[in-house]
Amino acid sequence: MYTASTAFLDSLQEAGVEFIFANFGSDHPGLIEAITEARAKGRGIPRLITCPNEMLALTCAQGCAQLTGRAQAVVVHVDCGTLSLGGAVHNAARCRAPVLIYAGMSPATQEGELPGGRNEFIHWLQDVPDQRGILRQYMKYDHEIRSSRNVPQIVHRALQIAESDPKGPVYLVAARETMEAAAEPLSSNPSLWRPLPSAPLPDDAVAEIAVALTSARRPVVVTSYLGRNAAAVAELTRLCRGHAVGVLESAPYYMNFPQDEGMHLGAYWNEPFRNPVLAEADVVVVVDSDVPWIPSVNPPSPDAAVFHIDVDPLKEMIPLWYIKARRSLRADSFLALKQINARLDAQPPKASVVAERRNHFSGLHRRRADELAEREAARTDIITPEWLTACVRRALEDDAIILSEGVTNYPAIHHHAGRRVPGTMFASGGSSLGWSGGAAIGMKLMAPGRMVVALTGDGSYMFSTPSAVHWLARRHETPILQIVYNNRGWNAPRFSTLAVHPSGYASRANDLDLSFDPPPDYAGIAAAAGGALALTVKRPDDAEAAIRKAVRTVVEEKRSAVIDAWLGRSL
Ligand SMILES: Cc1ncc(C[n+]2csc(CCOP(=O)(O)OP(=O)(O)O)c2C)c(N)n1
Ligand SMILES: [Mg+2]
Repeated sequence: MYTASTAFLDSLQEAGVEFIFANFGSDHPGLIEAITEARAKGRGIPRLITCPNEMLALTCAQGCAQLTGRAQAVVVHVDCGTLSLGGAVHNAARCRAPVLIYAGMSPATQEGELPGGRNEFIHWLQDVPDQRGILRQYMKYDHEIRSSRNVPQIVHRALQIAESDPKGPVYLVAARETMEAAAEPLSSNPSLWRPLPSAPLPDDAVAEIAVALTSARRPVVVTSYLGRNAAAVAELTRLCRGHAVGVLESAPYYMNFPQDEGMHLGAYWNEPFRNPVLAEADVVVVVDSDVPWIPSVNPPSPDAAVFHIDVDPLKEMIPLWYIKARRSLRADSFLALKQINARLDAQPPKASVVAERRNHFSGLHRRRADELAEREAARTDIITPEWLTACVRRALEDDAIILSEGVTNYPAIHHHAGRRVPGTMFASGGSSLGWSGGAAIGMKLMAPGRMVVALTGDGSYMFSTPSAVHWLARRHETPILQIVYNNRGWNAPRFSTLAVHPSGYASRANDLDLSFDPPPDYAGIAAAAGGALALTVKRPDDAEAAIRKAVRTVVEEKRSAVIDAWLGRSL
């Protein structure tokens, strides 16, 4: 029988969704029946990836979206599975990752009125007043499929909203009877549901920003997520290389600007001091950033002219938000930079102005590069995060994908990974830990030929449900390399406490309840769950050798590997 569930699958297939990350339950008989029927009859449907944990399912889909900009589907079980999506919901929303999440609802009838009505005790327990309310403040759109007769329209509309800028997750639900009900095969023309085109800057804003950049002495671009689009990276490179504009990254979560470009002037997160390049800037163009600086610690000069170009400049989903920009503009960063470049090509800044800026900025870039080289070369008998990341960089090709969930080691990883190709560096875009394992699998699914390496704090590794990650990686043939930056606990809450109470009791206490000593056998968990190569290293030379061995294992044996790297410092 052709049911709403069949229509749901057909619509996903028609829209080009490649994967369904599924965690099934009693709400999904219609769907499981339709999937097995499609397989029996040889009809194409998206590939099913069974996820033993919902957070992992959504995180996999986020990884897919971060690499490609396209939405995949996540299927979870009623309110329970929806709640189990947990912090992955925050990450997908903050990252503006398009994902279609679908959950069944408890059956709507209980006396045998309709096929799919209540027949299990849990159906009463899972009937909640507002299931969509669980996710509403994180979703771009939520809706209930109320009839079996317009499933394609609702699925296509949800995907169109998810994939139109600013992108984000969407949530659909349906009662079990609805998904069992008969439907008509309806072919909708997917081209009618394309994402909306990206928006350019208004002409007067192009002129104003170009004029400001032309006369500036120390113009700087600050960005966090412009690199989600490789074409925008190319336009930024053209702008900065051509006209000597510096680039700073603030809590970056994409490869926004090649680190070896002379105008790359560094990146910052929560450092408790002012960034000298930002402090000195007289024109600051913020392009795609949720947190371009921390005003109480690291503000730009009060005299700087600040412009803000963003796919989402109002940040309506962040209640307290402003940056005192002279102009705030909703535009696509690729189009905006292209427009600014065209304008500056036609009316370039004076050569002497550009030469002075270039000289100044490239001097800063070289000094920074020398400092980084010195830091990572320092030989000690302990593994430093700088040394470890340098080993990773040396072992990888330029197109390898690195995911960073290093937390207090975000800076060391970003600086020393030295990425220079768009689409080769990612962080979660949010702050809910446990993203890197699933996201790595999602990216490997989308790019099976590329090496995918997740660098993670030990706490974050535990948050990611490594048993589920490694079962999945073997079951679905997505070998990844994970390296645990093992400092035996949670360093970040210590940093947070001392930043607020620098000389309180906590500053004198030996135990802040943040230590994991003795730690679990992190690599052993992966070996037990998914047959991963498991290596634990405590000395720098062993770390370098282990990374090379692990890379070989992933490439040649198509088997995951986890290196538990003990950093010198214990918490
Ligand atoms: C889901 C979730 N729970 C708790 C936190 C709070 N938190 C922020 S950082 C952190 C510790 C992270 O530990 P680890 O990954 O080992 O990195 P480290 O701080 O040691 O660098 C915690 C618990 C969080 N961000 N997300
Ligand atoms: Mg740690």
